[in-house]
Formats: sequence, C-alpha cells, structure tokens
Amino acid sequence: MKAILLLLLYSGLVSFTAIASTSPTCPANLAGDCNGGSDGWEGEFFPEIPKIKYEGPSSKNPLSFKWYNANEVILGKKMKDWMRFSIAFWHTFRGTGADPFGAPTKFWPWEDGSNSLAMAKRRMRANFEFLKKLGVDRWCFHDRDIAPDGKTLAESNANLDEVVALAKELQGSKIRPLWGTAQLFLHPRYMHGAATSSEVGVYAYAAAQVKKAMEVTHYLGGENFVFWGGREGYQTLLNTDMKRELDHLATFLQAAVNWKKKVGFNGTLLIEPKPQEPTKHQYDWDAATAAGFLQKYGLSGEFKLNIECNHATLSGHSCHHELETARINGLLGNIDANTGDPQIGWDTDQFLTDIGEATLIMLSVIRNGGLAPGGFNFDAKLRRESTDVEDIFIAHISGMDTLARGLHNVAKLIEDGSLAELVRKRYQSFDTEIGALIEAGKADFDLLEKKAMEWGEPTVASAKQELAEMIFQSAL
Ligand code: XUL
Ligand code: CO
Repeated sequence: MKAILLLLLYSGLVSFTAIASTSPTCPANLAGDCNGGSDGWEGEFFPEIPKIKYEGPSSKNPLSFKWYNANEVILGKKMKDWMRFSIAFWHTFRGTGADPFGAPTKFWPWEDGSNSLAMAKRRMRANFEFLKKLGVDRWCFHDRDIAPDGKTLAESNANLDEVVALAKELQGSKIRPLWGTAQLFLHPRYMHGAATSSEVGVYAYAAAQVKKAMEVTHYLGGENFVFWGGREGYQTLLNTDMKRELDHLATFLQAAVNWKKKVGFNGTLLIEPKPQEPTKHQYDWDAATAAGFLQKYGLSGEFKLNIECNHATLSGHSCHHELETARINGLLGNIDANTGDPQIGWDTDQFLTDIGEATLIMLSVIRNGGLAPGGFNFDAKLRRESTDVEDIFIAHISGMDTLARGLHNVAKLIEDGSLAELVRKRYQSFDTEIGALIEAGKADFDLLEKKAMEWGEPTVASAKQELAEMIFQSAL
C-alpha cells in the first residue's frame, strides 16, 4: 500500500491529473521532458503569513510559538541549538495529499501541475521563503524531490545542478541542508532494490546517484547524508539470496564512505532503520539490527543512525527504545521527528503532538549531549484533509512547540533529580567491591559461587515502576 502511496506522492503524476483541468500545464512525467513555464513568481508565496514569533504559552495565535523560544537557554544551551530543526522538502513541497484511494487534495497556488525544471525552481523559492518565515535554518531533500529526472543520468544530473545552483544562492549564509539523500525507491529500475538489487546495472546506477547526491549535499554545505533502504529488502526469501544481498549492501556503503573521503565531505553518514514498507522485510529493520550489520561489516565508525519515530513503532518498539538503543551504542545521529497513529498499522508520518512522547525523546537527546551535527527533521506531512496553505505553518509550529515542551519537561526532571535518584538506587548493590569486580569482568564463577553461598538468599527490592511513572507525569 505504501509503495503505491509513495509513487503517487513522489512522482507528481497524480498532481498533474488532478490539477490539469484548472491550470495551464505541461505533462508531469518521470522523463521530465517538459521545461515549459517560468520559475518566476510575482510577490510572496505566503503573503498572508507573518514571520512566526514566540508569544508565550498564553497566546491564542495559531501562527505563533507558545513554547519554542529559539534563543532561550535551557540546560546550558539555546533551544535552537538543542533542536536544530529541519523541514522535509518531499512532504512539505512535493506532498499532494493523494492516497491509494484518492486524488490529490492540495493545490498550492504556486504549483502549475508540472514536474518541469521551471516548476522545481519556483518550488525552491517557496521552500526558502517558508524556512525564513518559520525561522528554521535547515532543510532535507532527496535528489529527485528537488529536480526532475531526465531521460538519461547525465540529463538528471544537469537538472539537479541547475536547481542546486539556485538553492545555493537562496540559502544565503545561514541556511544549510541538515541532510541530503538519493531517492532510490520511486523509479521502476529500483523495484528489486538499489544496492541489493539482483541486477548489477541497477547497483551501478544507484551508486552513480548516491555519488552525485553526496556531491551536491557537500556543495550546499549539508551536515549529514542519509541512507534509507526503502527497497533494500525482500518480498519472499524463496527467490532471494539474503547473504549476497547483505554483502552487496555493505560493499555499497563502504564505497560511499570511500567517496565521502575522496571528495572531502565531512558530514555524518546516517542509516535510517525501518522494518518494512515498501518491502515486506527491510534489512535495516531497527536500530539494533542496523548496529549489528555495521559491526559485522566493519562499518561502525563510519555511520550513525537516523531514528524515525513512526519507523520505531512499526518495528514494534517505542521511539524512546530506538533512541536509547542508538545512544548507548554511540550511534544516535539524527531524528526524523514524526509519529504514527495507535489505531493505524502503517507509516502515517504525522506531526508529533504528544507531550509525554516528546519528553521521552528529549530525555534521550539530552543524555546524548544533543544531536549535532544532526537535528530534528520533520519527516511529517499534513493530513490529506488539511488543505490551507497556513496548515503547513501550523503543523510545523505545533511540532516545534511539542518538542520544546519536551525539552522544558526534561529540564524539570533533571532539576528535581528524583527520577535519576530512583534509577541510581535501583542498581546500588553493584556500587560495591564485588559489583566493581563484576563490572570490570574480573569476577569468575568460582568467586560468584563462593559469594552466593556466603550471602544466602539475596534480598530483592521493588522496581518502583509506578513511582517512576508518577515522577515522570508530574513534569508534564
Ligand atoms: C520513508 C522515509 C524517507 C527517508 C528518506 O519512510 O522516512 O523519507 O527519511 O529517504
Ligand atoms: Co524518514
């Protein structure tokens, strides 16, 4: 189901069919052979929207921040430096509201229904006006979100170069990509995977796409580069050589590391785990699987993880579990901030509005000492039924305020100290001579048997779960 959805969302095909009756268009298609129209745009893209300001928790103005106060210092750092927010170009500027059962619902005034180069440039102008009005300095993109595919790889690269040159100019000195990535899942050539495709030609094509996407990310001053293995997995093991595919994935990622070093790109490489969708089984299932894969293939020092909350719940974990798994392995690099719906089983990519969830997320981020050079990318989209331009702003403001409340709450928990004290006490039996020997790996079974005989039946204290939950709740 998600495969079809992604096709609709990313291709722009659906937007053409739905908008065609009302707008002068040239056909949107994967070959991108239409460059008609102009990228010029009279006036502002968001004339009704002011620059978004902090007005405090009592404000009733939906176009203001109630909790996110960029320069306010919390736990020794400005909020903007803890958060490092980013917007996702694909959802915000390529999402049409189409789903497998219905046509697009969003008809942004600047869209002409085409997938032309001129339209790509106009969209880029809208992106930077949006970022500036929202007060966010980072953005994330796939190569094919921002520029149309050409008839050949060389033509696609030339299209990308043209849009990237404009993006570089519009970024100014302050705005940078949080991360770039290569879109290796939409085009039919990637139906068996990219790095794990059974076709060597596809492996090579994907490598060429990553090479170029990494170069443009570097050129734009991007701080990270993401690998989400959308089709790196299988539909059935009956036709799949899993070992060979995983070996290929590792050689592909090693080649990406080598290329990064060759071109002098200092950004962090990030693997984004997800258990399935569009494949039945995606190889980077969750944080622990990805950590094991990196270790097995000697790639641990070269990659970190981009944890997406809705992917965490799809894999049967909480976002907090995935963040902590990444963190304790030294792999927490970035967060794709979104959430799923407890009644829906798939990747709904909603904006996070649950304050308890945001507090748990910020607990991990603060324990990690922040995310830099990573940040929070809003890999989230408006609901199909939200169709006003102002909804784009409201959704991001709400997501930013929710995480800001999480940060405030963690500051309260740290100041109060009782949760940390509860955890400290829980393990205090190891703060002893014998505990130190065990933790240093110096207590053999002989010694432990001797101690067990000497001590007799051990005392076992309460875990105080309800107390821990009470303390947590009182900070919300
Ligand atoms: C898909 C997803 C992607 C990655 C980038 O579920 O999250 O958009 O973040 O390819
Ligand atoms: Co994501």
